[in-house]
Amino acid sequence: MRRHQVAIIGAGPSGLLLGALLHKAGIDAVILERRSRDHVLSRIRAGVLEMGTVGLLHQAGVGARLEREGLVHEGFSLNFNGHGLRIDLADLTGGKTVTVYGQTEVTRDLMVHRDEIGAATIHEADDVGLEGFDGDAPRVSYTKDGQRHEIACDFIAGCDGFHGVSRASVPERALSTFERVYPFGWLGVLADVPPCSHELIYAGHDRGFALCSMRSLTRSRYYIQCSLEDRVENWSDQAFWDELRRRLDPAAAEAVVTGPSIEKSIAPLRSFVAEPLRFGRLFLVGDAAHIVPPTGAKGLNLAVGDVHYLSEALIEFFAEGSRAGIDDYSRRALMRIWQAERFSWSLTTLLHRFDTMTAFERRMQEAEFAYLAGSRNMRAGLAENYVGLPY
Ligand code: RFL
Ligand code: PHB
Repeated sequence: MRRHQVAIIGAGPSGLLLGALLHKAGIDAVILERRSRDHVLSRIRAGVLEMGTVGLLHQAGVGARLEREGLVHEGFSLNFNGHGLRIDLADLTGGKTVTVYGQTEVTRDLMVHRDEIGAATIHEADDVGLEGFDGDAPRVSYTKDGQRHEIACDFIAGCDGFHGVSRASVPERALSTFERVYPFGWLGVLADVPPCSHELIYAGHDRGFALCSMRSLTRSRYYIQCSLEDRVENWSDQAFWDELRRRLDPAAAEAVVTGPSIEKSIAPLRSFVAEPLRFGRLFLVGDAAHIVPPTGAKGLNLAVGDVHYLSEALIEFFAEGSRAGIDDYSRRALMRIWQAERFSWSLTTLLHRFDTMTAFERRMQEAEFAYLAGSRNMRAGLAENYVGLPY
């Protein structure tokens, strides 16, 4: 039987970054991924990185391209029924910023790094099974090319996303889950056209939410709130551009450059937390343990926060034999997770159209937006959360 110190399930950003940080500390980790490398790289997801995330990527030795190509943003716009408001992140947070750099690029950089250091990633590993994590000798089994394999390890890191096998392997009675499913989704379009604004625009509108984002100065990423019954096939590019423009203020709508979509997908919106994050020698990390609606750009950044805490804890264990970090991992990570859950839920609630909304609730959205516009303290709170709370 093969043996590694850590078996990481999932080669998304959490698993890959954890692998890189452990490798740097001389800890040997294998990654098992259900999908092919190309499939993992084809998923268009997050685009906004907190400074802490950028710092950890540098620490892992994968910051060079991000440094060259990432777009540093000092603010963004909030629009509400035609009224605009700039959130000056740098001014409100004492100089903090965010970096626009696609999750796909982060993942690609981490994969290339893994090749360079010669660390093991097993792609297309089917039927991954987790065993013995409640004792001292955990094992991970999987099928590859029709053959069953088994790996012995000291710890298992479940970095396999919301639908992964790690959380599902924990007995139900050991888990508490908390969830809100929102009654709408986001329809996203990626297109090789220049962005309509040099900063992101989050827009709340009577017809529903819209977001103008980007991947570079020549590639735009736009989203509009859609119904859960909507299907991508029912949205022509033209229909998407028309609806987007209707939800933006006239200047932004005018500035939208249209072109053929190179990706179009619908994502449902959900808030979810599973507690705790540790079960003996198994840890849950990233989307395997929690989901936030994308409105606050927190999902990937939150996953990276977990990786920060867990990598520190494992390094402490292997270097000093101390269990303090692993014993405290769940508590430390959950404190930050619940803050991001609160922020993402509140921004989602402020900016989306809910069909069940009463006139009172609509007025509450308007009052909250007016408070933001009039109060620097309120804006500072928003900015502090958007750039990312400290680890
Ligand atoms: P991932 O990325 O889902 O990776 C999990 C990996 O595990 C594999 N896997 C398995 N492997 C082996 N055996 C199994 N049984 C397995 N089951 C699954 C999967 O194939 C996959 O490769 O989780 P991870 O690494 O925790 O990363 C989390 C982030 O991907 C996620 O939080 C963000 O994408 C969320 N998100 C955003 N986050 C931000 O911080 N900023 C943003 O601007 C932002 N925008 C977004 C987003 C997510 C979106 N969607 C589609 C959900 C925008 C969208 C539209
Ligand atoms: C993105 O660019 O995909 C993006 C940006 C900000 C968000 C969500 C998604 O809040």
